Amino acid sequence: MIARMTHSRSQELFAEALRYLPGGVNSPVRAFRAVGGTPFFAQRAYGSHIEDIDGNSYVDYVCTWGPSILGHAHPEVIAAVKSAADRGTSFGIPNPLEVDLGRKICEWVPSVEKVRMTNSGTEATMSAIRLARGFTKRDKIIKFDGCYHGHVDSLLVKAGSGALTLGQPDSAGIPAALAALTLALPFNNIEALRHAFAQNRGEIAAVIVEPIPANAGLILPLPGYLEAMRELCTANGTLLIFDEVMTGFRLGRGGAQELLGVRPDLSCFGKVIGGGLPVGALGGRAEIMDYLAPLGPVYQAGTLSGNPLAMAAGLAQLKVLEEQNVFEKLEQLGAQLEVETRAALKTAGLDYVFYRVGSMFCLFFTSQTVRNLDDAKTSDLKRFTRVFHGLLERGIYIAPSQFETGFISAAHTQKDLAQTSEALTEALRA
Ligand code: KE4
Repeated sequence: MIARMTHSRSQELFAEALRYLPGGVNSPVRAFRAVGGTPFFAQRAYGSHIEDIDGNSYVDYVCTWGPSILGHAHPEVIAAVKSAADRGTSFGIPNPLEVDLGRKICEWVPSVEKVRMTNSGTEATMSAIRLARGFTKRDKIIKFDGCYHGHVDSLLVKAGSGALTLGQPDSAGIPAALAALTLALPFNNIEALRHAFAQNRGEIAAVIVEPIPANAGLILPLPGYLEAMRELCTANGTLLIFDEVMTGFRLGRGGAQELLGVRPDLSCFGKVIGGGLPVGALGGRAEIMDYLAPLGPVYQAGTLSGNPLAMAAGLAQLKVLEEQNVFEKLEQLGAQLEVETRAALKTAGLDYVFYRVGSMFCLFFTSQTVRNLDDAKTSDLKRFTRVFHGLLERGIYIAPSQFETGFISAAHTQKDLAQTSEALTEALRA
């Protein structure tokens, strides 16, 4: 028998939030619109847990959508932020920490020779698209159905994550003339990409892709697909942009591109490199990056880009990742979660697909192999919703949408995994 949670304070606060914030939130996917109910309001987070204002505590598999790879409030991250804050929160003039983090990113990601810091993943992808257009002097771009690259006008076309969750993959407010410059193709279909290049010869500035899409649930690239994408971009003088805002510094030092052995021309990062503070970055070949102002003609700027607090948090997090061999621990925790999840699903006798790469995972309730967005949409969303709430009331918090990816942190414990397995077994009975 589970102790009934109360959520009265979150419900009251959500009612008030609705008066001041559209949908009561500052980012749509937090609103629980896909799963129903009222989002809880966090009051603190520590290690693998997040606690709401009613005093309920949850094992957290959202991990603030990726940044808290070490777990929440890691002592070294907190200490670094406090120390930096004592020296001022923003300077608006170069500071040593942004050079340190820039150097670290270039050292960890072989394809990155130079990097520009931004304040979000959205700014990073927006800047990368503009840079690719400026460098190639072409206007068209290619993206993939269900991939989400932040709320950039040119990229909110058949987008994933919250846009897909809310059923608005093509946002209002995007001029048709601009959207027409974005070609959206099915992921894992190399013939579709080959055809798009043939139909738009010499016109494609960039192909932007999540190398392992994680915003339509988690989808794995078919063998050879990204290699063929790389070859087509090279043959057509098109820049290949890997959006590694989620996978970067999470799947290993060099992210998905190192894991998969495919080298993009530009990469976008975020989340982990900010340790939970606002951050993004774009990086790549120096000959391309030097097109950015003040060196080159492509303007890109930001009051708080490279600010000392986010740099300090990111550097502290990467330092722990490196010194404590965290990636190996994440793989072990991920493998154990997978075994226990598959066992619970087998017991329940349900059709499912479970994908995992390192500490990123996703459960689809479908019998179909999920190779792209259309396949992902065959998942039983009603069952997902029942499982989401069944887990939540048992103290397990997963993303409030089928079209997201779960994360494990280095702070997750054997006790957490045992609680998760028990809760899943019961939630699957609902
Ligand atoms: P931000 O602007 O939210 O920092 O990053 C945008 C972005 C870019 N690229 C990828 C691959 C991303 O996953 C994201 C943002 N991820 C979502 C979660 N699916 C953020 C959560 C939210 O929108 O609240």
